[in-house]
Amino acid sequence: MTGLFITLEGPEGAGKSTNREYLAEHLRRAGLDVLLTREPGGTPLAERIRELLLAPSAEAMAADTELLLVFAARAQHLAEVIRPALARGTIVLCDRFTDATYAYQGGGRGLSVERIASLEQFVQGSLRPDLTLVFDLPVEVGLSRAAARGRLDRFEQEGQAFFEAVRQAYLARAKAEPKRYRLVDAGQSLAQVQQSLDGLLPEILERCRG
Ligand code: T5A
Repeated sequence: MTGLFITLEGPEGAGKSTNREYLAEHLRRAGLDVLLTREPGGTPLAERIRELLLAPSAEAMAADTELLLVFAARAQHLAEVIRPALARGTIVLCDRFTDATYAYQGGGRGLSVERIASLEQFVQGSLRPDLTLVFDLPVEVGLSRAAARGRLDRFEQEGQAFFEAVRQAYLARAKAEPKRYRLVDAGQSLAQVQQSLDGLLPEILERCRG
């Protein structure tokens, strides 16, 4: 028995965490075994790496260091949480995964796709998400939502051009592989976003039931 690996992606403040709960509730009500997790993080060790990645610091983090830390956290998360859950037949709903690396370290920091792809292969082997929901919204809307929460983390302190590149990287990936990605207009009200998710639920449920 293998589960289903669903990832939620998008720029800052897109509503991934909020809507992850909403989706999980619907899937559980349908009798499915659902595990909610996130990246970077998802295990105690990976959450410590997350702290390193998100904490603003006087010493600038080199882009390669950032890339390797993201994949180090992912290796731990895969070994301890994601692979065992999928092997038990669980639906794994993960807030961000490797698409975020292509968007932030690739699009945002300008690291090459080839370098990211080689680490993806090294850390994940053939494992890729079965379905990826990309919550898309104008950069300024997402940033103002994130800012309303208070102190900004190391990524949130980046400028508009960085987040524009992140957004475009997500959109390009979704366009290149329409079978795996579903775009959600996350700039709408929460009620409207959840209505869009309701529209996707029959397909998600069908895929979960295999
Ligand atoms: N990262 C991550 C990398 O650089 N590379 C990688 O490989 C990975 C995996 C993670 C950071 O790490 C980077 C990317 C990130 O910068 P994080 O805190 O997990 O840091 O960052 P986010 O995932 O962006 O978390 P956010 O909380 O900012 O965004 P969410 O989860 O998309 O948004 P959410 O649900 O928390 O909502 C944000 C606020 O908006 C409101 C919510 O109530 C909340 O207050 N909201 C809405 N308001 C109005 N209308 C709507 N439709 C709304 N939806 C939500």
